[in-house]
Amino acid sequence: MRRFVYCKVVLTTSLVWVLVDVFLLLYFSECNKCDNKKDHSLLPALRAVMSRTHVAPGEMGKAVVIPKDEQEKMKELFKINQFNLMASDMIALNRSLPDVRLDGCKTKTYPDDLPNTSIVIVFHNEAWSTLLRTIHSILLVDDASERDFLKKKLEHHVATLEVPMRILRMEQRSGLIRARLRGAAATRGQVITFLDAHCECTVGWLEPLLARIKEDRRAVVCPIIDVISDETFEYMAGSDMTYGGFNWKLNFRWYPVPQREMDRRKGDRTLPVRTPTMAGGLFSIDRTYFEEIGTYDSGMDIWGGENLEMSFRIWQCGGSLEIVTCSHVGHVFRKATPYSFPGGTGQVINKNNRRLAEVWMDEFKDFFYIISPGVVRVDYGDVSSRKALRESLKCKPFSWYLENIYPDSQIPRRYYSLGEIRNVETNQCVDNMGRKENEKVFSYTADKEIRTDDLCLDASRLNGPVVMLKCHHMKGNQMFEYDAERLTLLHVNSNQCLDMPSEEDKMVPTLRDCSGRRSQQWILRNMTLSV
Ligand code: UD2
Ligand code: MN
Repeated sequence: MRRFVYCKVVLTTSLVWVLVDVFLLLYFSECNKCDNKKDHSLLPALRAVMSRTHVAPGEMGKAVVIPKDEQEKMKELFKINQFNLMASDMIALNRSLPDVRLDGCKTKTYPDDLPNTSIVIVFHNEAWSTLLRTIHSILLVDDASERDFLKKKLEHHVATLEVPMRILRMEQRSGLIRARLRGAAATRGQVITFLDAHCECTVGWLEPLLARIKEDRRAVVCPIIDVISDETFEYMAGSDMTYGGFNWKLNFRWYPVPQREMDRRKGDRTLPVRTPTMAGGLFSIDRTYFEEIGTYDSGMDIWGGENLEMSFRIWQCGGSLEIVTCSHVGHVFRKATPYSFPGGTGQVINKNNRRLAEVWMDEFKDFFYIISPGVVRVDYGDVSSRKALRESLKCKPFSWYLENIYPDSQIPRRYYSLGEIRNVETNQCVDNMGRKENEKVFSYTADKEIRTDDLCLDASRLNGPVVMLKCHHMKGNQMFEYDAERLTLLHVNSNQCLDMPSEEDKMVPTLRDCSGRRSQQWILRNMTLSV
């Protein structure tokens, strides 16, 4: 079975990048004859696997198991890209994958006149087989970087493809944000689709994305990101029940889709999920809307932060960000980055995060600064043009975003304090042991929880100690009532007060019957930051 999708593709690499115009995208939904032109040095491993399984390795998204006697070599190769390169190289460039969609997605039909799309793939020192599999699974080709095989060899490969493709090369390492900007500027499609350079697209991934944009050009849409194992290249379906959020440190995190979003869709899991943030690598956006909404912040370097920046911007400035649950694309998630961060990893990410906090988060940036105070020493450059953009687009405040788009956020929309919680008798502070810094920063929120980032003070038995557990937003064991006159923190469920205990409790704050003792008095501080 074949499908034809009219489209256009742009591949970008940062050091070197590639832009490809693919006007005709041939999309094979099934592949049984997976021709594999492989590096001959891998033949022993390949032969061993094939003789055991009688099928080419990795077909139907199966895990590839490397034979024992090849494992030393496998470990060596792993270091190059921080994934199992030996496994990847054994898998056909157009391997077959399972159809992991919800049943309700398989029967959906889409208009004939969907917009076309350019596909931009940025890469820096990507592996040959993962890059090529990305291109083949969407049925195009591309390239770039310092590695020899990403130069002439790739150009030759691209030239053999049925789809026209351009390779653009950055003059110098610029990072994924500026590389994507370069790619985007060269696109001509009605929609721009961004992908990482180690993806595999599954049957029917593109149509629902384009259809949603056709419905609403201000919808920015992501597929469900399936997991391709970095160890075995096994293909594992991602969940339609998680969406994007972030914590106080501005790390992107997946969280369960809340009930309110299930209700809004009347329980229909095949409808797009409105997500507070996106992971960043895989999404489609109307090309003119991408311009209108301010593309990317070109002051951001290398990697990180651009996904939250774009998420906040889209929501605050009148668009919507959605996960289209009928679209599945796989991505190799790595535990470490294989490439360098010129200037230092922390420095780069902190700078990018400061830029987005300063422009979009208003006073809520304090949560970020207070949990990672070293950050305020990082120079974030000039953000005046981004602030001017926010002005000219008349974007809403961050408080609006928290209230309307992300009420289950780790950053509370309303709170009484942000800082230390100090005991009057002992002068000691509530302390989330085990963290290196800032273990004493808590927020007492309007929901009456005492939280630091996504952890809440929780007490589950009478006269028992408190522990730090994931905040559940259900009040219960995590609800404390502060009496600003008596300075007590009443644990409502047990009707006991938080006490700073004696020696035998090993200094763990503990519930005790309320007595008015000084050890049950707490001062909640609002730490002010001078940034
Ligand atoms: C995630 C996103 C990624 C990006 C990043 C935050 C997914 C699946 N991936 O990280 O797209 O939003 O969060 O910034 O959502 N690259 C360059 N130049 C560089 C560095 C990277 O071109 O200097 C390329 C790289 O080859 C890859 C893409 O940018 O194709 C994303 O990099 P990654 O795969 O290391 O990021 P990832 O998936 O950890
Ligand atoms: Mn990636």
